[in-house]
Amino acid sequence: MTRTDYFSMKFSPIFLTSTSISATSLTWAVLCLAITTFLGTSFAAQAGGPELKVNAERIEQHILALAEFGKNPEGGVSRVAFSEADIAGRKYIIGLMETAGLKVRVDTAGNLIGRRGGTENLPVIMFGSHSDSVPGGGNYDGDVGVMGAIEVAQVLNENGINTRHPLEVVVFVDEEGGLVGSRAMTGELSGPALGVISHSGLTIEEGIRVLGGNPERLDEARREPDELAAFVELHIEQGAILDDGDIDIGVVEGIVGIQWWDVTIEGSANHAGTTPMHKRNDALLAAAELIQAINQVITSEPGTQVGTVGRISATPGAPNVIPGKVVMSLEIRDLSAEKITRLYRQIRAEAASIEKRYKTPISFQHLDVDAVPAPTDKRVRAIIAGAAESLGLSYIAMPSGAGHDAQDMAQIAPTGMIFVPSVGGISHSPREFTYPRDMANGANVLLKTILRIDESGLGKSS
Ligand code: HGY
Ligand code: MN
Ligand code: MN
Repeated sequence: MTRTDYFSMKFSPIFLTSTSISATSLTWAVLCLAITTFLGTSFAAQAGGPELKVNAERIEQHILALAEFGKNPEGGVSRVAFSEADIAGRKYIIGLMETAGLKVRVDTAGNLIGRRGGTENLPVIMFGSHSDSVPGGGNYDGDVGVMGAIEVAQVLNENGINTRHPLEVVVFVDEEGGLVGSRAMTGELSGPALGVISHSGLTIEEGIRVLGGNPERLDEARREPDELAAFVELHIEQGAILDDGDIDIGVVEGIVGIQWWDVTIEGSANHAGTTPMHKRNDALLAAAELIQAINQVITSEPGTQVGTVGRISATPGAPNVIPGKVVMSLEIRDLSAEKITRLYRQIRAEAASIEKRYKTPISFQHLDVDAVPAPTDKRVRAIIAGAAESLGLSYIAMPSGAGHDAQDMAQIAPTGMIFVPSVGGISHSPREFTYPRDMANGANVLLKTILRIDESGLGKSS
C-alpha cells in the first residue's frame, strides 16, 4: 500500500465512522476531518481513491453524440480530417471541454488544447487522442481517448481537485493522415508534408487553415521536452488480443513505425479489342503482380511486420481500354525501422524485375507522413499497470500494431498508452465497438495514472 492509498483509506468516511467515539478519538476525528478538508485535494482525492471514478454513462453519451458528426449509413463515421463533419465534431468537443472547466485554444497546427492550471510551476501532463476518422471508420478509434480525457478533466473539476502540474487535454489534428498534429508538436511537420493530399482532398496545409491553424507559424505549435512532464493516450486496441483473452487493459510497450509510398506504374492505354495480348503494356496487370510480390516479400520472414496495398486507381478506367497508368499505395509497418527499410528494398527489387517483364516503368514516391517506431516509457508503463491493478482490473503488456500520436510524443515526453478491448478486434470499420464498461475502465486507469504522475512525478528514467 502506498502512502497515499493508506492516507485515503485512513481518512475515508468509513474509517472515521467505524472509529469508536471516545473523547480522544472524537478530537482525532475532528482533527482528521480538518486535515482531510485541508489536504483533501493533495492526498486522498489525488490518489484516485475508490471514491473518485469516471461517469461511464456520460462517456458513452458523449461517444454516441460525437458519432452523429459524419455518420454513415453503415453505423460508423466518415469524419475525415478537415471535412465539415470534422469541423462540426471539434466544435462539439470544444463545448465539452469548456463544460469540464478547460480553457480551450487551437494551436497553429490546428490541435485543440484544453488547459487546466496547476498549483505549482511544473511541466504539463498532457493526455488525449484524435477525433478524425478514416473514410468509412468507426465510432471509437481516437474518440474513446478524447472522451476519456475530457471525462478525467470533468471529474477533477466536479470534485474540486487541483493538481500540482498543469493538465492539457489534447485532440490531435489529422491523426489518420499521418499523425499531423503530433508531428507539428515535435517540430517535424514542414515542407513536403504540408503538400500531401489528405483524405478530405485538401492538402494538409489547406486543411490546417480550415481548422483555424496557421501553417506559416507551425513553430509555435512545437513543444519542448522541458515543457512536458508526461503524455498519456487512452485508445481502443484495434486488435483482438484483449478481447480474445478477456483482459481489461493493455499496457502498451511500443508502437509500430509506419511508412507510406505512392507507387506509379506506367503502361500504354490502347484499344482493348484490337490490341493482341502479346502487344500490350498493361499497367494494371503489372500492378497485380506487384501486389502479389509485396505480399510474398512481407511474409517471407518471421515477425509481426505487415505490408498493405490499400488504394489503387487505374486510368483511363474503362472496360474497353487497356489500363495505361496505375497509382497505388504501399504501406509497411514494424517495430523496427531497419526491418521496414530492408523489406522495402526487397520490394523495389521485385518491382525492377516486374517492370522489365511487362515493359511498364514503376516508380516509388515516399510520402512524408512517416511514423517512427517508439517504445513507451518504462516508468509510465509501471504507473499504468499499478493503476489497473489497484482498480482490480486484469492487464497485460503488449505492442501496438496501429499507429498513434503517442509515438511522436514519445520523442519529447515520457509517454504511455492504455488500451481497452475492441470487440472482435475490428477497427477502421463501422463495426468497430467497445463496451461502455471497458471505456470507463480505461478512463479510470487514465484518471489514476494522471493523478499518480502528478503526485509523485516519474522518478529517474532508467
Ligand atoms: O493507421 C493507424 O494505425 C491509425 O489508426 N491511425
Ligand atoms: Mn485509426
Ligand atoms: Mn486512432
